[in-house]
Amino acid sequence: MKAKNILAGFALVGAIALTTAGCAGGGNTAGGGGGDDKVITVGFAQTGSESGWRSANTESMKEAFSEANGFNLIFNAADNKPEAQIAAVRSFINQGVDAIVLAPIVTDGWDDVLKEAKDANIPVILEDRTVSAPEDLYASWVGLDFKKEGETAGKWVADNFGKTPTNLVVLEGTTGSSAATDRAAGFDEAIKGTDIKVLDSQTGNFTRAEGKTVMEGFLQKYGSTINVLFAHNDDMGLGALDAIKAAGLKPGTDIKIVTIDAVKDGMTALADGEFNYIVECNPLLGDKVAEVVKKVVAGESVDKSYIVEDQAFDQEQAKAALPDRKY
Ligand code: GZL
Repeated sequence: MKAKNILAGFALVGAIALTTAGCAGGGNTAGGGGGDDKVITVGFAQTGSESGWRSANTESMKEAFSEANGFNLIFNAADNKPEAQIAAVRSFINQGVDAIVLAPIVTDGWDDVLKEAKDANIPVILEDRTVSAPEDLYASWVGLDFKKEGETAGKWVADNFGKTPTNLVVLEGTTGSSAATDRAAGFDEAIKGTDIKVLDSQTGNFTRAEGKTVMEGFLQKYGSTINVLFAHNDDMGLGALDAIKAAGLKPGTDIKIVTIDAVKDGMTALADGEFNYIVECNPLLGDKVAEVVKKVVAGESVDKSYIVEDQAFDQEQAKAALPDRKY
């Protein structure tokens, strides 16, 4: 993917400020769509319903791709199964939709079906995570800077615990997803050269249930020698809370917890002192994705990427922000 157009805006609580820098142009134009009053039929291939973030993202997308906004939305949630998601995209192609929106579960394996969409002259717009396929196979991507999210989380751990021997465990997101890969890369860079030792790092697949199970294993193996937990999303951190308490330890005190997303349940745990720091990953992408789809279908050029900037919260900031949070 070309250098991302990092945009000057900043994420407001519950809202998204987006600006674009320059125009990569070159968006695909669909055969079927176009015309101001024509209803645009969009196939949306969502990952599934694995987390609170995903629910908020799905709600944002369904609100934006409403009939009132000129869309006919065909929605598919792939239950976090990459092969089911590829089948959903192929089904949209066979139905002859005007455009496809894809939130890819994993980064690899998309070249063939995206080539089929291009051959059928159906533009694909990515939202949320990214793909490794050549960028001429999709018109644009609306998402977040996962590496920066990981760096922000890692910098907080380094600043607060990096100068003394500290044992860390990591609950990784879905293996092969750009969110997990890039967050890990950013976090690891930020803690390099500090006194932080990674005892273990395993995937909890972005879910509460798996986050709890993996944390139970960490506690059986390392017990109270664990000082800090980094979870790639709030939901795995929330699952870990149960395991930590069952082990007779106090989350947020005996084991410090840093996560990413800032969904309501995560922010509540942070305000209650069970989490210590959260880096936001704004799920409210629907309006921007719908705007991009309309432009592409109308044959207008669009940027290759639109990045939503995130913010971060400590416990006091979470208490202040919670009343106004939209997700
Ligand atoms: C991030 C998104 C991740 C969230 C998880 O943009 O892809 O997937 O961090 C979600 O909560 O499951």
